[in-house]
Amino acid sequence: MLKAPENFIDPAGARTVFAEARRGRRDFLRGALAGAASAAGAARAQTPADGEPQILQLPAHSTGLGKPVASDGYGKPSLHEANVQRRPSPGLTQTPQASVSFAPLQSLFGIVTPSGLHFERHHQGWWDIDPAQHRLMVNGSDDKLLKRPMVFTLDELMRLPSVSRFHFIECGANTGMEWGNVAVPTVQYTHGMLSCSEFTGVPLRTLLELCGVDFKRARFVLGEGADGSGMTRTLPMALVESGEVLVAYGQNGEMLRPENGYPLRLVVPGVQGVSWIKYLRRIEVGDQPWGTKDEAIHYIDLLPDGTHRQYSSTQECKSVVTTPSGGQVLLQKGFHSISGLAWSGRGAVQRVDVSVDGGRQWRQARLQTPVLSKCLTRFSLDWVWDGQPALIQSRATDSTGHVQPGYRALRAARGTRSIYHNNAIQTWWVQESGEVRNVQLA
Ligand SMILES: Nc1nc2c(c(=O)[nH]1)N[C@H]1C(S)=C(S)[C@@H](COP(=O)(O)O)O[C@H]1N2
Ligand SMILES: [Mo]
Repeated sequence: MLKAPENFIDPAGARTVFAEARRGRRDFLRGALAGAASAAGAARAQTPADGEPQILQLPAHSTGLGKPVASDGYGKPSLHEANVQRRPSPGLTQTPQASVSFAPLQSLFGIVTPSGLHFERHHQGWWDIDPAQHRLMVNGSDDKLLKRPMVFTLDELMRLPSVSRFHFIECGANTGMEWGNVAVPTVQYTHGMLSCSEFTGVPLRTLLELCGVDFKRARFVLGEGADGSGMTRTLPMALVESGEVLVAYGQNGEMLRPENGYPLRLVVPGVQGVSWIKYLRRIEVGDQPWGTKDEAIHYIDLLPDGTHRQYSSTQECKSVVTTPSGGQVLLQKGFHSISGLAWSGRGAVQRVDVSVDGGRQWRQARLQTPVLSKCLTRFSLDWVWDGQPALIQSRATDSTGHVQPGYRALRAARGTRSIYHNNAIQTWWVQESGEVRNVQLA
């Protein structure tokens, strides 16, 4: 369970994060330019005094032999990109097994999250399960609901017709630390429980058809994971019947990563991450919701009147500017490309508006194709920074017409004591110094 927001990050940790974020791509560029300048200086110093023409000093990589093919059977990122890491948050949880690591959204391009940078959320640690031993059982709460209970091996599942689709996954607790006040410095920590992949698998509907499910009677589906967390979630059958819910084994063209549920996970497009059961070992169909621990007492929304809302599982329309974002520094006045991500659990992103003055005036951003349903969409807007303080915001609208709310509207409806489903407009304050900070406008 997540602790109260004030325990989220200790002051020392916050400083570390801030310093690391500032040693990001932009500072790297500044360093590289400084390096090039001093190399040129060194070359001049070596110019012989007798007026011989200056000889260009070629670097080793232009004159020597490079590394052979397949030196790294499985390729790794450049050593110069070592700063791009998913990061845990010191003090967020009591153990690193029941915890979160956040995706470095500020360093990513386009819409796909590289598998090694996909956020992680485990309730009881991750496992690298032997696929030859793994089984998926499909059964009914009683035999009227499902004629033929079956147990599938992975080989059997992989022989069935598969589909590949791009979808985002967002933990319901994403941005959960910011309900009451600003709590964390960077977009990695405000919005990094969000990732997007191409998933490959078999529609759950196909498996239920094979098992002879009575779709009229069986109105709910339970997914159960094989790890020690006893993760079980109820899904409405309508979602499964739509064909969108997948029993997935593939992620970005290869098998799922162990941290993301290898060898099998549920993909439940548009629904909060907790329903995307990893290490999926059992599907049960029933005629009513199960009310398991992870839906009766966790993943519920505390409303201002003191009541709890259950099963609010759709991830509503949301967006965030990733460049510039908290912890980054604008080095110069002039042209900057504002860029970010928008998404909705109800369909496709229809438009994104961007403000640089805290929401007084809005300009429509460009949406980069593809714009897919229940998938991240990349947006951008040209901006000339005049060196004055700026308040940068993005506001998404989805294909159902739902407009992302500001904090005032969201808090009026939901209060300030929730953890889950915070889709408020994010504000980044660009200071005169160029430093960017996380702020909230009342
Ligand atoms: N078996 C199992 N499935 C699970 C979980 C878990 O701890 N165990 N965590 C859930 C939660 S809360 C989220 S947000 C997503 C996170 O998926 P990821 O780790 O691939 O990002 O998996 C969900 N499925
Ligand atoms: Mo989650």
